Amino acid sequence: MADCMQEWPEPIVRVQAVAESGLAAIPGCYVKPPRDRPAQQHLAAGGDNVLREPSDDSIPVIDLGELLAAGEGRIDGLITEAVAAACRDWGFFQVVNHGVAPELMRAVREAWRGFFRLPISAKQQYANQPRTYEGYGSRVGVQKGGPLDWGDYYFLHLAPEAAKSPDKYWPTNPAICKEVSEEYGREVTRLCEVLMKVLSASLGLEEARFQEAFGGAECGACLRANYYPRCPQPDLTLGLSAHSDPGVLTVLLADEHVRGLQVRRADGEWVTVQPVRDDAFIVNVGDQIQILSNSVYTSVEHRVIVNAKEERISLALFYNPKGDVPIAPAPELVTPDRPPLYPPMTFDEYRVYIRKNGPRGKAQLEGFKGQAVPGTGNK
Ligand SMILES: O=C(O)CCC(=O)C(=O)O
Repeated sequence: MADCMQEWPEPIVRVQAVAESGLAAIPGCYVKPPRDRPAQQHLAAGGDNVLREPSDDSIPVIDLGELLAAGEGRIDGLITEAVAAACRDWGFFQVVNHGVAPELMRAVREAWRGFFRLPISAKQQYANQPRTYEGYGSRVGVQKGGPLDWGDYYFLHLAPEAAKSPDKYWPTNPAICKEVSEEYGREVTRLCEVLMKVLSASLGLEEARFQEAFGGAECGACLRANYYPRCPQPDLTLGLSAHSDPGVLTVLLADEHVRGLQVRRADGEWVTVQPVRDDAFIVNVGDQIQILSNSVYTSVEHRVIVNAKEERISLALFYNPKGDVPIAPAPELVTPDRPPLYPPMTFDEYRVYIRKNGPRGKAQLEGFKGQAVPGTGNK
């Protein structure tokens, strides 16, 4: 990776430290341009900036109970239609009865909550670098003077075995963090494999088609535990700026008490997601599915708002292609009316953009559209 990825361009300041310093006004580097700030209706009236009651219950909910009980070989039309509609209309859906034990979900949330509640001095030994991003971080992107978001995070590789983060990157306090995260990672990865079959089938493809295209058993899984401290001016900033996820699928375990995830609806409005249950996952399609499906399904921008009263955590598991497999539109989804929209590219090449530039909406994919696609008449 290029040299600029060796070091952060400026000393890292933990958002937790800024929040705990008791400042009434947030530093300018966290202030977003007016067009990117949360709309007032998403923040409470009365100036306390606590989130309002649910503004949305329309992210589709997919119940996987019957499918898992019947065995994964039984993917029926009802489920593929529901997933297809969710992917077309939202790029997001929630899953319930997904096979991951609620106790495990609770345990992994508590482990990471425990980590983020440690004093900053106890966490600094895990400070990350842009070369791998593994460890305790407070920015994405290496541009000097670049905008910052109101959140700290912890990033780790869980799979494949060869890419797993070495022990030195794992917090030893809480002691259970590694064990519980690895078990959680295995379970959620299994869920992703089921979802991949359903997604393939929902596009009329062989069930194994997606998994094979993305690298078979060597697909990657990474965990990003997000921590959004209380913010004195949540109307001016974001916990995480608008972005689409670069990988295949993201499975998010949101905070069970505090909402914050917003999804950009097809009409451009930001909608706050309300998980239907504490043990629901929020799933979204990443850029690699947009590429492989030749834009039949599109990855959707999302962002995080913060609030003055409550801190928030979330755990995002990113299911990614094997790093060195070129991903391009599936020939079955290319037609004379719908030529291939994206040139082939490996995920290792693709993810450098976000690692360098930070979250930039859908700028990366839009930038690739229209670039020369080898072997076609397409520009
Ligand atoms: O915190 C959330 O709700 C979303 C996190 C997210 O989008 C991410 O980690 O990429």
